[in-house]
Formats: sequence, structure tokens, C-alpha cells
Amino acid sequence: MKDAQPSTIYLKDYQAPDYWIDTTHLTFDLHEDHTLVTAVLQMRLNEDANRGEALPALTLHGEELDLVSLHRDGEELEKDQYQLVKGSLTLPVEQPRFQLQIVTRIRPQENTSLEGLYKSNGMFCTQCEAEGFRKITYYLDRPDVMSVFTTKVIASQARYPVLLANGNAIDRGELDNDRHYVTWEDPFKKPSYLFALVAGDLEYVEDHFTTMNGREVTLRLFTESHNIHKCDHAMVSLKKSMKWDEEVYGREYDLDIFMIVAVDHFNMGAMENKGLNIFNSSCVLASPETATDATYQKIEAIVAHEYFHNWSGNRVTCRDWFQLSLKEGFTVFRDAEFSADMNSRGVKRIQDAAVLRTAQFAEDAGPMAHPIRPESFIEISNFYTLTVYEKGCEVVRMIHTLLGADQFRKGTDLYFDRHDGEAATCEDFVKAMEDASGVDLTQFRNWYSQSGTPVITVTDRYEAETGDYHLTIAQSCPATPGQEHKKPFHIPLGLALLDEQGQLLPLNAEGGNSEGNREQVLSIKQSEETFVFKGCKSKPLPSLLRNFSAPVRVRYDYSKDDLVFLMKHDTDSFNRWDACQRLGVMAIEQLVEQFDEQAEQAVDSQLVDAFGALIADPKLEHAVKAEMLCLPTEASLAEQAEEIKPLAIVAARKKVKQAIAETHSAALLALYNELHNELNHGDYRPEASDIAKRTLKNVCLGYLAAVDDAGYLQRSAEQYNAASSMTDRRAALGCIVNARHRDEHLVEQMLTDFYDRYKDDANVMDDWFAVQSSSAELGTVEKVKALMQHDSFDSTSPNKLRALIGGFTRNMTHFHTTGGAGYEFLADRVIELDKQNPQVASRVMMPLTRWKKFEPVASGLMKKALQRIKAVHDLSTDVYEVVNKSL
Ligand code: B3K
Ligand code: ZN
Repeated sequence: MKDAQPSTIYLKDYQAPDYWIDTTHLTFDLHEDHTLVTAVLQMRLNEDANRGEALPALTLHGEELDLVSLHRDGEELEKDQYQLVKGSLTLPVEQPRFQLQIVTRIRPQENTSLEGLYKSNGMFCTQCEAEGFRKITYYLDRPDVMSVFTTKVIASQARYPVLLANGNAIDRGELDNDRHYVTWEDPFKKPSYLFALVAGDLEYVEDHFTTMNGREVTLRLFTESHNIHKCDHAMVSLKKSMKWDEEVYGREYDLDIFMIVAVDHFNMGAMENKGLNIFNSSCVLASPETATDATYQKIEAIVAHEYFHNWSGNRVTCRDWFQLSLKEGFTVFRDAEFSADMNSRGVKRIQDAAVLRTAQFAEDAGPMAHPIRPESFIEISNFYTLTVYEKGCEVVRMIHTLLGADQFRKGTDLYFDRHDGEAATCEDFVKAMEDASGVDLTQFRNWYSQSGTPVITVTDRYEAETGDYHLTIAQSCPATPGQEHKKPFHIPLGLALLDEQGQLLPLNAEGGNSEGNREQVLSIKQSEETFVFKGCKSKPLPSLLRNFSAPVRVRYDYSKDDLVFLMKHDTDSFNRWDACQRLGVMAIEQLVEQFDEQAEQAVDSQLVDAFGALIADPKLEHAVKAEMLCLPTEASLAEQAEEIKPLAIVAARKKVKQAIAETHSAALLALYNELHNELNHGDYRPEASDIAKRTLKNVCLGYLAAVDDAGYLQRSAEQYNAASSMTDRRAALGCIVNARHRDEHLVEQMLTDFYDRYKDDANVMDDWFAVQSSSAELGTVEKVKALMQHDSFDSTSPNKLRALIGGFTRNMTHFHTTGGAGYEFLADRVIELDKQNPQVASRVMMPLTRWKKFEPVASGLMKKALQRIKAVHDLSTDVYEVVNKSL
């Protein structure tokens, strides 16, 4: 543990800081075995702080630092004049304004936590969010302390020709001993978590953007020279993002230069440091030969996300870390809308809803459940969650839905105007929305304070004599840790009613809804309310939660016929897909139950027929068809199960897939061939229409691989060999590895071929590890252990760890069904990794925290593995918090 007794921090205890730091001058003297950091801080008493003493002592955060010297207003303080304890430095204050000069020595080359200043492939880089800056120097490392930073970086010219920090470069020069320096100045006040520095032997690609007010901005993307050809897509994405933010939000970039640096060793996807974004190389580098369509789209989204933070996060930042969703939820909403505008809007919504319902709902139902604005934490790094990010995005989306696009934009304008240069709260955001629109969001605020996934139960009644259709909507929310009872939420519920022909009926409801609309959003506020729709000639079929209008579960007693009908006729892409998923879940769950009884039973023929119709549907958008054809994932089936039976889920899903594949193999092959031929002309383009075709084509190939026929396997092998893009090659490899008609020799041959082609590409190698560890066929615990010893495995790389170990924890077959060997393996890795990189350790152990939902044997073994982790002394706060909350 970092402290003897990790303590819980509460939102209710928030206090403004006693001192501000007006300016921060940093000098980094980078050497091979250490770095000297000189910080000169202009300090000022916070007159408004609520404190007892006139000039309280100043306590600065600091971790793993050697204090070399400390001067206050030019005078050196002796050891007995300050207090140095683990995690902080406290000194007396004599003037309301004073200057501190702090010199610390740090050892970036030994920093394996990848927080603070560290080295990746020989280059220096930083990661300061949330609390990494305190590993660089003593500081008020909290987001409400905003300062103007100047950074001088000094290093060997030969080893580190490129020296970067936030802002604009204002000075550079040569020094003795082949050393050089560059000084950077960031004119915008910012909290320390947005500080960044990079020093390395890097190349860059350059482009330019002219902002809406004519400001010329230089754009540079830095990477190691062997990856320089992989920057184009990110650069194009950046320019699109800059334009979009001007058009949709009126937000303009504010410095002369915007830089992105790609690094291989990084704890997460990317970081929005002011003017100097640092990216995990896997989230920025792409070429058709090495990146799949999904990676291209991920890069576009993440580049946009980090760029958008320049306003939602940097210009207006967070007052404290409990407000994290203020910047993250809002920025995810911004990037989701951007991606929807750049690609297929319907598919983006389906994909986002799928992630939320599978992984965020599971988080909400687990031991770490928290509101999007948590009330307490031990380690803030554990709260960069799907709840804060993705559910936070849905909460912003609901405001957008309730206010409408125009009022929402007025709200964001007001928010940015009011709080520019400030550290704000979620409440400030909601208030700006209310003030700009006049819409009362009092009850809506429950989304910020309550955790758990609300359940909406819908019942209906049709009166043939009057033509009235009564729709009753009841809401409830399960208890979550620390929150037994919930108040009703304010829920926007997208609704349409379908008549017998599948046409949308005009909606004429009591309760103030305008006449003639065929789609509307009901504003649900009570625990139960009934809407009456008049003039229905027959009982309509409700299309509920259209466009996934709220992060809730909907219970309505749809028959299979209803679902097939919605699949065919609903005009809402999300709901057509959802109908498909519901039908899939019904069919698979039926087999899961029988699996218990060891009974043989055929796969639901209605589902098989419905999928046949889907494959043949000539009108359906390719991208939506591809999504609809994908059966519910194992993870989503697990999330929806009362009790998770891993083996039964795997077997049942496989059986349903095989039945669809066998029955429709001819149609699947025809569709595959048609798309394959259409795509065969012309170069790879990562554009929505081509991506849709490739996705659908590869979904067909995936089904064909589930047919027990060597011919289809051969088709995969041909695609693999002839592939001109990674999308096709990777899809074919997956089919070969997991095919029903096993050919061990071919599997071995293809994996070796893939390795030989890409062994020098770290990002592709991640995937090579993941494809094996996550495979039901290959990914045994022994195989994973063996791969950990492979030359290309790098145990200091979070990407490799996530690929191999993360891939294995998603492998339902081998992780869960090996008499506990999978769990013990994970526990060993967590214990080992916790010493090296606590953030990654705490992330990879998450699957164990769901132990209560598993069938008894697995559950007991998972618990045992957690108990073993808990018994370890000196756990990091990261792992300590997760293990203690989940047991
Ligand atoms: N803000 C960073 C995440 C930092 C995570 C720190 N443990 C990336 C992002 O959300 O844009
Ligand atoms: Zn973010």
C-alpha cells in the first residue's frame, strides 16, 4: 500500500485550496540515470478559502521524489524547517505571496508505473492524469489549482533531438557537452494533470489548419521513424475533428501548434495534455497492411476525443476528481456524435449501446458500482470507468434529447462562456443547460448521484371498442453498494407504435404530446405512469427506447413473432438490432437451460428463419445488417443471465451459430462472394461504405467457418493469403483459428505466417497474442503461460499484457472452466504486476470481481483467488480498493 492505511476520500469533504500557484517554471535536466527537476512556483494565498489560520502551512503532494533543495523567497530552508513524509512536503508560510524553488531528483528510467515521467523505447514521456505530476515535483497536484506553465527541457542533442512540452516553443539553443534545450510556454492556465513533456529521437509529419477566425495552426504527429508512414489517417482525423468542433460547437483551437506523439508503453488509450497529446501507438498509427477497419475507426474517434478535450476538459476543467464525468462523459458524447457524422449513425449507436449494455451494466451490477459522479474513492485511477465515461456520455445525450439540439447548443455556449479558465463541477454543467433552455432538470440530477441501471417495465392494454391503447411504464432501480433505495429517474423514452402492416401510427397521447407525430420521446418521471394513445384500429406493437434513448433495461413481454416483426419493419436501426438480440438471447437461453439437463434439442427455427430473411434482405444497409447478424456475444449473454454458466453459454451460442450457418450456407456464401468481388476492385479505403461491405463480408465468413466443411475453411485460407488489407487477413485468421472443421496444421501454419509477416510491428503482435489467448480452441492456460515466455512478449508493455492476459480473461472456455487454474494464473499475474504497474494490475483483475454472479463452483474458485490477492502485504491502493470492495 502507498499509505499504511489507504484512506477513503469523500466528495462531501471537498475544500478549496489554501494557496494558488499563479505561475510554474519548470526546468528538466534529462540524464541517462536520473533527471533533475527545478520548479519555480509563484504562490498566492487563496483569500476565499475557509480556514482557521491567517497563513496556514503549505502542504504539497509528492511521491517517490528525492528532494535536493528547497528555497522560499530565495532563502534555502533547512531540513528542520519543513516536514517530509510519505506523499507530502509541508512548510511554513510567512507572506501571502511568495516564491518557492524546489529541486528534485527523479529516476524516469526506473519508473515502471508509467505515471509521471518515464521512458518508453528510449524516449522520455509523461502521463500525469490523474495524480502523476506529484511523481515529478512537489506541487498542489489537484485539478482546481490552475497555473501558467513554462517548461525548459535540456537533454543530449544526439539521443533526444526532439524536445517537446505544452504550448508554443519560445526559445531553443545549444549547450556544452552536446546538450541542447527548448523552452515552451503555455499561455493558458491549466492544472498539473495536463502537463506533458516528450524527449526523443522522433520524426514527424506536418500539416496545417486554418481556424474559423483565420488562425494558422501547425499540426505535427511525432513517432519513431519506422512508423512514420502510419500517421496519415490520424492527421486526417485531426483536421476533421477541428473542423467539426467549429461547426457543431463553435469551438476554435487556441495555440499556434497542436502536437500528437505516439508511444508504445502507455497505460491507456491517449491523453489530452494541452497542445501535446500523447497517444498509445495502438490508438494513432495505422496503415492498410497493419490496421483493421475497426482500428481505423477507433483512431478517428480517439483523435477526436482528445482534441475535443481542449475545450471540454482543458479550457474548462474539473474542480476535483469526483467531477471526472464532467469532462469525460461530455467529451465521449462529443466524439460519439462526431463519429456518427463521419460514419453510419445507426451503426455507431448500436455499437455504443452494445458496449454500454454489456460492460457498463455489468459494472453497475457489480461490487464497484458507482454513480457517474462518485461520492468517494480510495484510488482515483480505479474510477476511469465505463460508468464515468460511457454512462456519463448517455447522461449528456439524455440532456441533448430532452432539450433538443438548439437549446443544447445554447447550453454548451453558456457553459463554455461562464467557466472558461475555470475548474467546474457537474452541477455547473447542468445549471448552464437549465439556464440556457429554461428546462427544469431538478429530477434529472438523480442520474449524477444514483448508481445502478434502472429497469423499465412496460405493460399495455388495448380497448377495441374505443380504440384506446394504454401503455403503462413503471421504473425501478436495484440496490447498489451504499445505495439501498433510489428515487425515480427522469427518463426520456423514445417511442413509436407499429400497426399490423408495420407502419408507424400517428401518436395521439394524453399527457401533452403533439398530434400527428409518429415518433416521440416520453418524459418519464414517476415510478409508474400510464399514457393513452387514441384512435388505434387494432392493438399496436410498441417500439420502445428508440435509438437507445436512455441507459436502462426495458422489460416488455415481446413474443418471438413480435420480435421478428420488429426486425423487419421497425424504422429505428437500434431497435431492429435489439429485436434481433432479444430473439438470439431467447434461443440461446433456451439451450443453456437444456444444457443443464443434458437434453438434446433443436435450435429455435423461428430464429434460424428470421436470420435467413435478414441475410436475403436487399434493402437493409450493409453495416446494419452486419450488426444484426451478430448473435449476442458471450459477454452480453453472461450479463443478462441470472447465474452465469460459462460452458453452457459457450456451447449454446456455438450451436445456434452453427444452425444458422448450416441452414443458410448457400446464401451466406453468395453474399460473401458478391461483396468480395465488389471490393476486389480498387485500393483499401477506410470509408464507411467500404467498411460496411468488408464487415458484412467477414461476418458471412465467420458463419461459414461454423460449418463443418473443409471447403469453407479453404475459403478463409484463400482470403488470408490474398488479403490486401489487415481487415481481411485478420478476419480470415480468426476464422481459421476458431473454425469448426479443425485443421491444426493449417492453424499452426497461419499463425507462423502471421508472426513472420508482422513480428517487427508491436501493435500487430499484440493482436497475435490476443487471437491465441482469447480462442476457445487454443487459449489454454498452458498456452498463455508459454506465450508469456515468447521473445515478442514484453511484460513491461501494458498493450501486451492487456492482449495476452486480458484476452485470456475474456476466454470463457479456458478462463472459467479449468478447475480454477485460470483464476490462479490471473491472481499470480495481478500480484506480480502490482509491484510493477498498479493501474494495469487493477484493470486486469476486474473479471474476478464478478464472482458472485457465477455458478457455485466457479464462483467459489474466483473468490479464493481474490482472497489470495487480498492476503498480500503492501498492495497498491489500486488493487487494494478493488479487492476489498469485491470481497
Ligand atoms: N483523460 C485521459 C485518461 C487518463 C486516465 C488516467 N488514469 C484520456 C481521456 O479520457 O481522454
Ligand atoms: Zn477523455
